[in-house]
Amino acid sequence: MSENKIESSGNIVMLENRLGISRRSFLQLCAAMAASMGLPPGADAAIAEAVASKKRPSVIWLHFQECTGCTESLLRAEHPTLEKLILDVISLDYHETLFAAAGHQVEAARRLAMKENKGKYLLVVEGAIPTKDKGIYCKIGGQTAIDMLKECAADAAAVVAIGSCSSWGGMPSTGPNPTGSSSAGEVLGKVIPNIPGCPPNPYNFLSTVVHFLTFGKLPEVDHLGRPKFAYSRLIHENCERRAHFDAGRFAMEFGDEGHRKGYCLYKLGCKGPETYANCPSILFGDVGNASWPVGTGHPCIGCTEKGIGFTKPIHALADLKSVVPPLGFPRIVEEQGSGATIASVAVVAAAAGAAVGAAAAMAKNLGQVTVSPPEKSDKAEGKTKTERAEP
Ligand code: FSX
Ligand code: SF4
Ligand code: F3S
Repeated sequence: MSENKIESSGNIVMLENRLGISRRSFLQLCAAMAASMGLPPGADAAIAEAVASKKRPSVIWLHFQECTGCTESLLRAEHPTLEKLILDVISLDYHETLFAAAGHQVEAARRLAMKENKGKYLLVVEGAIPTKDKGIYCKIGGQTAIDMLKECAADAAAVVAIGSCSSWGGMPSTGPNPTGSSSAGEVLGKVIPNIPGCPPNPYNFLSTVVHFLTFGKLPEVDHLGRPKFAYSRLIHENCERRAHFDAGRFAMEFGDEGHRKGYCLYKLGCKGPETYANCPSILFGDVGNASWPVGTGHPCIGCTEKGIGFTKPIHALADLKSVVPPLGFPRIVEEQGSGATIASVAVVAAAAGAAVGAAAAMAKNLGQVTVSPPEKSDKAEGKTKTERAEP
């Protein structure tokens, strides 16, 4: 269907009134979702038709050990239509935070929705599940989180873990993990689709649900169950500070000159080099440029990555998984003569405790950089380790 035809289709016209957004904005959003999921041409039209006309899938949303940040991130998105769209795309039949009702009434609503939509509903799990002492540390309506999860998962068409807590234990599982917090997948004994992040990006959730609605199945996932469209790239690959990393320009302390100039945060413990997520590409909160952790000056803590976020100390250096810059970055060495290649600098960097080596090698080759004395005196003088001289 051509874009004009889609735009004038009856369902989309009705949607305009339903959502309070223009058809064009809606179609643009569908095109953006199709593109971000790497779907073939025409998928945007299929998504638009599905959202506008298909019966909304019933969603049962469970809350266990968590801070409700996942739900908050969906509802508090600055974009005026995102939460509306999410709540319009799905039929939210059980959600402890959003339901006005409480107690037996709301538990009865959950069981009714499960009965009426047997085998068809989507189960969304937010929060980790305490498994120690038979799960007594989290009970809802007299039922342990373990039992509630198993009961709800039994007749679900699909189970999705939203947030790092339900994806791999997240914050509640931080050592010594007194309640035995576990992921939803561990309790169910299988890999389930995960949308990690603390909180996860609402667009990744929306795209996942829209994929389910349009094609009747969840998007392709990696070996940890994360949708590939959102978690197949290291943050480090798309970070706006990457050129500083490659050139050896680092913030050494919060508030120092390098930090104020927007240099790379690797030495402050940024886990971007070992964390897979699309944060730098799709940003958060629709407030514009740089609205993601590293963009605001804080190192990535690896919240989407099992074994990194809430496990590895915040200021510990990341393991460099890929140190060769993508081809899209400007070359900074060749024109300077027969110096180190970017790849060789990267190898030096990895061997010599990462970017100190890269910085020194770059300094030699560029001839534009001053390498300051050892770290101790750097700190004393409030200088960065390496600093590119202004031209
Ligand atoms: Fe909080 Fe969700 Fe973090 Fe966990 O998000 S934002 S603690 S991932 O389960 O509510
Ligand atoms: Fe960006 Fe962090 Fe990589 Fe530096 S280490 S380029 S701040 S992701
Ligand atoms: Fe989390 Fe790092 Fe993204 S802390 S939100 S994975 S930038």
